[in-house]
Amino acid sequence: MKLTLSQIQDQNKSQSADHSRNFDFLAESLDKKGFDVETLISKVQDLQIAIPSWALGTGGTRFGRFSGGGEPASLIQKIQDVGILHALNQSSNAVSLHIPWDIPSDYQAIKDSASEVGIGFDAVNSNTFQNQANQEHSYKFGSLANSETAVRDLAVEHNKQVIEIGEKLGSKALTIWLADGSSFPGQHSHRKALENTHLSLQEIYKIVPEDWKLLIEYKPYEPNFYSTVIQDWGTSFLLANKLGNKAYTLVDLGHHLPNTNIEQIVATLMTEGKLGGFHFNDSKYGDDDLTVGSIKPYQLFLIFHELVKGFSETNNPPLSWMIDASHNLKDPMEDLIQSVQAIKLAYAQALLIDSKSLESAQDIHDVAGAQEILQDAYRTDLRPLLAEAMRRSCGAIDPIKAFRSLKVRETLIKERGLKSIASGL
Ligand code: LRH
Ligand code: MN
Repeated sequence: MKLTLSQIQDQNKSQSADHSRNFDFLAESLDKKGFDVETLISKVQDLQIAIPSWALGTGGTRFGRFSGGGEPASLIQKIQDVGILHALNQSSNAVSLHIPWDIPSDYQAIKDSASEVGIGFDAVNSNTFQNQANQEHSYKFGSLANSETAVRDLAVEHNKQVIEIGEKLGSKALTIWLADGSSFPGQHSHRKALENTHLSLQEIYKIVPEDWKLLIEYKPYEPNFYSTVIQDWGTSFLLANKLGNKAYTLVDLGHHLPNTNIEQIVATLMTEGKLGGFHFNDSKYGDDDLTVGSIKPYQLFLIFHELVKGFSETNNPPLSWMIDASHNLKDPMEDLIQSVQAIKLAYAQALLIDSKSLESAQDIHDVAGAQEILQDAYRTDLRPLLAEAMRRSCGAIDPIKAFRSLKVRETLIKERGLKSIASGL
């Protein structure tokens, strides 16, 4: 299924009167406050969020999986679905692949299908947390950290293959997340595991192309429940520093213990120029992979506050903006549309923060004043500005409404059936 420009513009017709009224009212009030609305719109248009290939189907837990039908059963179909999302919100111009779940059989066909719908390839993800069929050595007790050289070598080789696949598709980054760790005290040596991981990463780093990034993703627990070798931002940062300029820390919002101050981690990493990218999602308890901004929208706003300031005050390089979610209850594509919306809304609100006044309030310890400045931005409803940004980019004023009234899911079920299963989590 492919959405045409005229289909989307038809959708916008019925909403344009209400939209123009809401946008004009907002634009006038922003203008009165001295904001350059055109600049805000172009910055919001420029922010593109990559879609994870493994989140286009229904996720599940060990307690069950409830598929909604019409899922992409091939890489080409996954690319078509990202194309539909991008047609609707003009804000998802890339897909992040996971290997071996998405090994291309025909590279040219894959690249052609992607360029046909205006998307590219963001970071490629390696997978040494699952054994592949007839795999010689098991990753049960770890991969890059494993005490057995043969297992480490196998995992290093896999990452080299993932880089080769990414190079053929035009990707410019490799994301490594390691499940490696232990579930019981005494199971392994923490220091040996970290040293093995460093040595293995050094082998991989040697073949990371000069214009690529190596993104090191951390996570405190799961699937191991006593220790994880790369458990927190500090360990990822330590390894990235040891490896060199091409290595950075990737922040998955769900990979923090409860009440962790993630925006402070972002500020610290940007100060060191070592923030490489994000896996956006939201969570209440653990790595819940819920819709972005659905549980802690204020935290997301504070993270974008650090990002906006960080980009104007540090030399941290551009980031890989990616979602990493799993959909147990919602339609995967509606969930992803909502997540992209929430990310762009938090960014737009952060652009409204009067940083000069905030700085003066901070300098004189005007705590309440500083909070007023932050929350004035956060409490500004910028949804008409997002809608206008998408409308001007030939996207839908209301992507969810368009997704539903264009009967995208119904059509995909007709084309693919109710039983089609997407590879991934
Ligand atoms: C681990 C993780 C990692 C991916 C996987 C799909 O929890 O966040 O980024 O490899 O999810
Ligand atoms: Mn992740």
